Amino acid sequence: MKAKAIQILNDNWKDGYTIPSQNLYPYQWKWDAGFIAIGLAHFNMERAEKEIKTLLNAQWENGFIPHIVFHQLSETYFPGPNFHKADLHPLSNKKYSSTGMTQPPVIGFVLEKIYHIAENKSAALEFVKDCIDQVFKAHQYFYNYRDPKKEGLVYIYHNWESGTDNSPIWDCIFEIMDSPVLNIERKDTSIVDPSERPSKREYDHYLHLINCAKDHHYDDAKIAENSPFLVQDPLFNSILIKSNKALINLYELIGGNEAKINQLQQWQEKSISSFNSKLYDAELGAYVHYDLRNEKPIRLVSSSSFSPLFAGIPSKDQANALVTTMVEKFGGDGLYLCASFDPTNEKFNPKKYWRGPVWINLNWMLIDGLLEYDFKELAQRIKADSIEIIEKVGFYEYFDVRKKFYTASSKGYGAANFSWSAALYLDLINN
Ligand code: 9WN
Repeated sequence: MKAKAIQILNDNWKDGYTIPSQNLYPYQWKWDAGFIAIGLAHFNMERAEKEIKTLLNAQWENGFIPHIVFHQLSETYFPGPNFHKADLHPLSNKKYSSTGMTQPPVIGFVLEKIYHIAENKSAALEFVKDCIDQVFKAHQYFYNYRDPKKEGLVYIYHNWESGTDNSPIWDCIFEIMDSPVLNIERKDTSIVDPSERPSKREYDHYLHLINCAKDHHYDDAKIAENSPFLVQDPLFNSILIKSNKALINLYELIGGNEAKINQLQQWQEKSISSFNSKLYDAELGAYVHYDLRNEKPIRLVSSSSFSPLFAGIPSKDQANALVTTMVEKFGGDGLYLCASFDPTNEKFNPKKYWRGPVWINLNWMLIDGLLEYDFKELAQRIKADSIEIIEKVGFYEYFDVRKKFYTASSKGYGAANFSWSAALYLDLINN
């Protein structure tokens, strides 16, 4: 399995960056690049560093790091650069073509993780020194432009920015969006089984949101004022907070940089306090998304609801409540942990994209968070589950949560030979 994981990462390497999978995802994605770099660091540090540097090369003048970098045009993915037209933004990167939306800010904690994995610490610190200011600038972008009420909580304006693309969380927003029906040719549904992918109507919404952002030339203030989708996502904000902390730790290692450390600490304080007062739902025993456009919490539980554990956000009592909710709703007999959406909710779908299946990157973050709070047994269970499903069917993009589903001939869902499943498997078995 280890050799196979390395093989997948070698096959998906494209001279400077790694594609998430052949055909379905032929470009470099932001949060994928981070998770992939962690796996690469276990067997090829040079590539791990290159992966991050290539992504950072595509940073915009305002600090923004895009969600996809279109290094080499491909016929197998839609929507491509001609649809996104990110160059409408005056500060977009002139050299690297990209989308005009972002994805969770993983690079901060990935730098710290790479440093920990590295055997040659001084070389790894040199690499960190080379990149860290760019990552700091990316965080500055979020607090300056994505937090209009200066709450310390940043918004996303598109479900693709969350990484959890068609979670049932977004349904209530799409229901009132009134998106035009578009006549477009999807590529994804001819590559993988359409029943495992978002629906045609969901794609109408996704493309409509991009069109709205284009109407405003991707101007953040105008998007904040007008986008029909504006959400404070607990997963996105947890990752930002985790990465803030990693940047503080790394700047301390480097020495100097007091002003930046101070700034990061100020962001941290405000973010954690707003996070707990605004996004924690005591009745559900879980963190929830907040719909900033319609000013209401979205009271649904998903794997994102537990991600604040990863960033040290909950108090001990809140962490206990999260674990109770996870075990009661997600941890029933016959279920692998951790479903991407509440298995007790009627919208749960065990085979469709982010509406139920297990995703290895979410599991990886939950394991880390549970260990931080000393929930060793539950962390061990999620780790064993993650390894077991991969060993049963291979390095798929996502996996059925139902144990009874697995027979000798069953498969995973979405893309096969998926890079972050391979990369994070390497990290799990090496720890
Ligand atoms: C849109 C690449 C990406 C992941 C996302 C996942 C999926 C893209 C798509 O693939 O999204 O960004 O076309 O479906 O949902 O998390 O980064 O692996």
